[in-house]
Amino acid sequence: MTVHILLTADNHLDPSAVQYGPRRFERKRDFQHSFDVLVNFALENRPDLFLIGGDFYDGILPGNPTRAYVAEQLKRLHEKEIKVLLVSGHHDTPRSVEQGVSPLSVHSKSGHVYFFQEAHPTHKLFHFGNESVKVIGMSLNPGLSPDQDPLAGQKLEHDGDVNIFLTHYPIEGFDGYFGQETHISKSSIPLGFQLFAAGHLHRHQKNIVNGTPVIYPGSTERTSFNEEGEEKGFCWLEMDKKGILNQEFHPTPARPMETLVSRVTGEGGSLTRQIQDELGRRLGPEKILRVRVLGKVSLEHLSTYKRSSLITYCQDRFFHVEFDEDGLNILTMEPLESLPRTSPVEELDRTFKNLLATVKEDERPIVQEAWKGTIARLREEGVS
Ligand SMILES: [Mn+2]
Repeated sequence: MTVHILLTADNHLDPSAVQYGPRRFERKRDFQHSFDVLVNFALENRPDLFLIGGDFYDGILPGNPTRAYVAEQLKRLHEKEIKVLLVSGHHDTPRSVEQGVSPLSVHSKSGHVYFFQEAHPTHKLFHFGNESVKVIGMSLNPGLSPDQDPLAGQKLEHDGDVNIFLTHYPIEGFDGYFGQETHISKSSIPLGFQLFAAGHLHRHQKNIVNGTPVIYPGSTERTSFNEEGEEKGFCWLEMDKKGILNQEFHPTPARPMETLVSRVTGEGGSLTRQIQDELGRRLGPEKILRVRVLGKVSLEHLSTYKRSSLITYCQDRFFHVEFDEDGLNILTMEPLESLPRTSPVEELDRTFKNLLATVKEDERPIVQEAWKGTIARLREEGVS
């Protein structure tokens, strides 16, 4: 008898997607489409457990359309007796009393999923055939300081035939871990577990730590350009008491994201033309493109750069395009000097002093009066 597990994390359902303007609803649907693939795969392949390692929702207050969609999908899984277990991550854990509860607890109250709501390890025991499977879950604790390890000093029983740990933290030694945030140290990865599953790092990766297989399934859609070269998907595992017998990574149809580095020159004709020619070679109506414009041009040549006409050109040729001109610099004879630090009152004083020096003697009282009055008005508005 073996146990089948579908492992996923970081689905980030219902992102705000504001940068996509009128296409934000379509972009939100991308995240649902990737989750649909998991649900359909599960309904077809019937895992015993469907594990979700946090950041299932992108925020603590997902919109009603997404909640209704999720409720329906979880119900479909429940009706086929697929056990869905979740922990919450950075995005879907409440950070204050005011925020109250995670949106995951709504689904847990319907009885369709099991939510490990606690930020310390708690467990749930299952029996599949003659195998007992113990799953220990631990949601994120947003209150820990960067030097606190949530598993330090924890005694974890591994008395099931198959023992699985599910959580949402960076783990030392994995790609994307940088140490300056709350994380699980290598030495805290418990012994005697057949699987340690985690969410948080969006790149799919795995390793053996202290003899325990540690897996990040990664995100199911791209949440930023940091993920542009990564394959997105979920893990399909077959396990027994000896460990993982088979593992497969199944891709999800994440929308492609690409960065185009466009180097413009002073010789090549209009900047708009140069960039448009490069865009023409990378067309793809499904793509999210970031254009990095690099180069040093004269002020005169810079006037041939028309971002608005490039945006119009891209309209039906890409899903979305954003421009980053931080690397586009102007050739100047001498560097521009920055203005001295000043305040509104100092500037006003300077202006009136200059005025006083030039007006006729009999006009001076009027200027003095105006100066005093203006300063008083500014102070009333709280300006200093
Ligand atoms: Mn995430």
